[in-house]
Amino acid sequence: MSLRKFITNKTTAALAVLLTVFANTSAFAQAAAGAAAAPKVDMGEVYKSVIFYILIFLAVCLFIAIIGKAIRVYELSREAQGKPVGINWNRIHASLFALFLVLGLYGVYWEYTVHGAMLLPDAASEHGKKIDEMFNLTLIITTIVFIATHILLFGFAYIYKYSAKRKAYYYPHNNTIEKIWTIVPALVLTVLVLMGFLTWRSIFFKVEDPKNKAVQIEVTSEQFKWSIRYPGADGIVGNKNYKLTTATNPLGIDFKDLNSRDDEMADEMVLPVNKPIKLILTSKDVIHSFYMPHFRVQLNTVPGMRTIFEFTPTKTTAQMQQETNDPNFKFLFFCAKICGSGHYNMQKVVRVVSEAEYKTWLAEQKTYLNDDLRKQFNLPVAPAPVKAAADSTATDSAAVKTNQMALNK
Ligand SMILES: [Cu+2]
Repeated sequence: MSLRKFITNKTTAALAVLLTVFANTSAFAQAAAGAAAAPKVDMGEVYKSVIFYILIFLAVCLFIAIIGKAIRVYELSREAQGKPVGINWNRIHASLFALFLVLGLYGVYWEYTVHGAMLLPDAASEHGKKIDEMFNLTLIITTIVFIATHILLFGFAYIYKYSAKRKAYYYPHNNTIEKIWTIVPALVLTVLVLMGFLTWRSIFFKVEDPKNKAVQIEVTSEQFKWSIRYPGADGIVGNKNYKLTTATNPLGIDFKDLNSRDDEMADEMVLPVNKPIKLILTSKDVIHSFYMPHFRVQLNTVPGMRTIFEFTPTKTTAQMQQETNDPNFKFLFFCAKICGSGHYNMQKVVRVVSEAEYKTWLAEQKTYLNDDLRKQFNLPVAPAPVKAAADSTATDSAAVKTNQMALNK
């Protein structure tokens, strides 16, 4: 194809596009004009179309270009007549900098007050308070630096705008200033990083108190739901193995492990207040993220891996309902990793209650092990031996350990 023909083709194509656009918009116009007689006009479609916004954008650009050209003509004509320059652009730019500073600082204030009020309520867990303290300290320091540097940046641009009466002072280097703005941020950042490290360590490395053992809860994620498993009377969540996954045993729980036999399934997560909770997080398919915003807990659930997080809830749901003045308040946990089309739906209720309420609730939950699974694992269709009286935790775990040793042999 010759270049000329190519260009002609291109021009025709461009004209065709323009004509289509025009035809479409005039069709809208006709429709609107025709509908003027009719009682109802649906203009929604016009405003939703991309072309509408592109045309608006082009019109604004054209308007600015015309104004620019007009100003240029005005200036050139003054220059031709030997008159001084009509518009002091330095002054205009400097004033715009000052205006931007004032509007920007007001915007910051607005964000802090309006959106700041939408932040999460106070942490409902022990370690959550430490995380909040760190967050607030970092926010205070960065806000001070942000406001100071922006006042300097835009303030200098305004104060030191060009003036014919003033000559710029040549000031290439100052060691003292260099030292101050290197050492001060380095010190502040070191303190923040150290604080973060120590807080992180205090959250993740805990020595277990034998008198106050953590309540184990296993959470399994899959597209797109959560399964919650409680350990039953022995206090230990039993083993599972993905190879054992079947329609009747969706979590692949290994019922040869005696610890599994009294494990319970739950529809919601119920936690005793002021007791340490040990979450065992696993995933069946892809990486999900277990997220409990009110307790400041967030950890990935990874297929083929157990991740552990220990925390202590400090506020009951009832207490939180009073504090937030919302009788419908509920703690929730979510998935915080876009894991597929049903991701938004992955949430469950967390109910924090007194220890007595927790015990009553736990006693009412169904065990995972049912008659179908007993047959599958060749177990006698009778109550499991481990599922004894709910209070004999100590003797049960001892029995479980002996049983497990016997199994391992
Ligand atoms: Cu998800």
